[in-house]
Formats: sequence, structure tokens, C-alpha cells
Amino acid sequence: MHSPTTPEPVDTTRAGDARHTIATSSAAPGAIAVVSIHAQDMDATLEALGLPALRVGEVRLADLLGVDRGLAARWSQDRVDITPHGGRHLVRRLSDELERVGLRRADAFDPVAMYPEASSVVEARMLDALARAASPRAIDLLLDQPRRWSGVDEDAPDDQLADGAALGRLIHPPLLVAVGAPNVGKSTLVNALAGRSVSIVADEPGVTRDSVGVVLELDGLAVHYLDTPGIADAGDNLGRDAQRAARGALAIADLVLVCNDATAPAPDPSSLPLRVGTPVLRIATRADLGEAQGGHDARVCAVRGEGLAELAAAVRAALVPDAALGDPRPWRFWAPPNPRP
Ligand SMILES: Nc1nc2c(ncn2[C@@H]2O[C@H](COP(=O)(O)OP(=O)(O)OP(=O)(O)O)[C@@H](O)[C@H]2O)c(=O)[nH]1
Ligand SMILES: [Mg+2]
Repeated sequence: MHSPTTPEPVDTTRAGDARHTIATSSAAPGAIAVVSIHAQDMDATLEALGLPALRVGEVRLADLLGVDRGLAARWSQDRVDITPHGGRHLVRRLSDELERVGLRRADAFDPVAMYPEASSVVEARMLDALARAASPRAIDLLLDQPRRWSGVDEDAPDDQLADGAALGRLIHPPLLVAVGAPNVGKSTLVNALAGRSVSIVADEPGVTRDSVGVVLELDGLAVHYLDTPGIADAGDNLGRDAQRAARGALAIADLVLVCNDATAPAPDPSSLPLRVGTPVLRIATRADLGEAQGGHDARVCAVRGEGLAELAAAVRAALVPDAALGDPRPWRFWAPPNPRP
């Protein structure tokens, strides 16, 4: 246990409507929980919480209000996720501490009071989910839910419903982490997928020094995408904090892209610190530089924009399979997202 800090209550006139939500399920806690902080004036809020100043896209290891240590990732101007260990008591302590310093917990919500125009509870929940859903692919599915639930018991067992763990990713963006040796084109790839320069690129190894996070839409699915510093085989001179942060992100990733040059044999992900069952796609980069060795799951040439649509489709299918999207049964879309075991 490290020394607790006691941040002063946040000045809400500066921090605006600062609040927090617990993004992982408390019914089935995993090893890591995700707590989201929402604030108009995020810089002031981070300072008041004793968290490091984060630019949009920045990820750091941080002391979490003296309660724990974990990652802090700024996904947008007004949202930062922090990832304490997932024990129920610890998450409760962190949530209480956030309340104490003025960030009310905002996920207790009565959909019927919020949407009095709705003609049923499911429809009220649907309107709320539509307002929060991150992915375009969620829209038609959500609009169809009141029809699908009519005559179905709300407490129907999971095996009679569509795959909520997969479909829930349409509402709460999953975490995708891209790793690989230095200088294979990882940052060029994220820039090509984003259609803009989010990560620095240069023709020398070790260019990316800290993980860079960005929200991307891939084949209609919004994801949190993390471009990490290259992992060298030997003599890795990366900062220890940058390495720890990248490893921390790998341990909670929903999908990992392991990248290497198309001319090399497909990489072996078995030595990566992933939790059991994490899906991996092996990506062949810089496919224009020579004959492919084969064995990869997807090939891209980011500088020419080749293979990007196929990669996006493969990512979407790995996270939200066609079978889940095409399942005609109801989806318990109001359930909290799956814990990260
Ligand atoms: N020919 C070719 N060059 C590429 C391609 N993608 C990236 N490159 C070049 O490869 C070099 C390294 O690219 P980066 O994107 O910085 O590689 P990285 O994997 O992020 O490197 P680190 O951050 O050091 O780990 C740069 O000179 C890029 O222009 C590609 O598809 N084809
Ligand atoms: Mg890079």
C-alpha cells in the first residue's frame, strides 16, 4: 500500500459538471476495473484529483487518489478512464473518494423518469442507449430492441438472448492495443486508419516513446486504439514507465494487433503479457517492401492505404462477430459492459 494522498474537493465552478461512472460490471468484478471521469474542464479536474496532466491520447501510470495505482488514459477532451484493480471494495473506495472530492457518481439512472415520452421501460432504456452508443452499427440494432423484447421476460436467461458481451462493445468502445518491434510501421498504420496524423512516424526505431491513444471507427465499430512504443528484442532502452504502461494496457486489451514486416514470418504472440483468451490478429505491415512470408491474419501497406478496409473488417469481426450482429433474438443492451477478467 502506498502513501495516500488526500485531494481537496474539486472547485465545481472551475471543473464544470465533473462526474464519474463505473464502466465495468460490479456484479462480476474482473481483475481490472474501468472508472470513467467526465468533466468539461478536464485539466483542472485532473489537477484537483492529483492525476498527471494528460493530453488527449496520452496514457500514463498514475497514483489513483491514494487508493491504488493504475493507468490513466485520456480518450477525449472531456473523458479520462482510470483502471484500478477490480476488487469490489477497492472500486467502491475509489468511487467514494471521487464523490468526496466533488465528482458525483452518475450511472445511477432512472430511464423512465429521463424519457417520459417512451411507451415502455425497454424503449426508455433504448433511448438512453442510443444517446450513449459509440458505434454507428449500434443504431439499427437498438431501434429494433423494443420489438424484439415484446412478450419476452426481461430476466430471460442469457442463452436465450443475443450475445450481450459482444454487442455491448457497440455501446462501450473496446480497447485495441497495437504492438510489435520498433520501426515496422505501427504508427503509420494508426495514422492511416485515423486518416490524420495522431502518432509520430520516422524511419528509425524507437520513435514512439509513449503509448498514443485515439478513438477510431473501424467498419462501423468505435474502438479505443492504443499505438505503443516498439518492443525491441534486446537492449530495450524505452522508459520503464512507458513499458509498464504498455504492458498494463496489454493486460486489459480486448484485442491485440501484433505487427511485423510482411517479409518476416508471422510473429509469435505467446510471450506477450495478455490475459488468457485475448484475441490476437497478426498484422503484416509494409507489404509493398517484398514477398510476404504468409501466416499473418491481415496484410497492410499503410503508405498506399492498401488492406486497411480488410483490416478494419477483421478487427470488427474479432470483437463483434457477424453471428452476434445477425442474431435476431433480443439483446440485454442495458447491462453494464463485461468485466475485464
Ligand atoms: N515502404 C513502406 N514504408 C512504410 C510503411 N509504413 C511505414 N513505413 C515507414 O517505416 C518507417 C517506420 O514507421 P513508423 O510508423 O514510425 O514505425 P513504428 O513501428 O511506429 O516505429 P516505433 O515507433 O519506433 O516502434 C517510416 O519511415 C515509415 O514511413 C509502408 O506501408 N510501406
Ligand atoms: Mg511508432
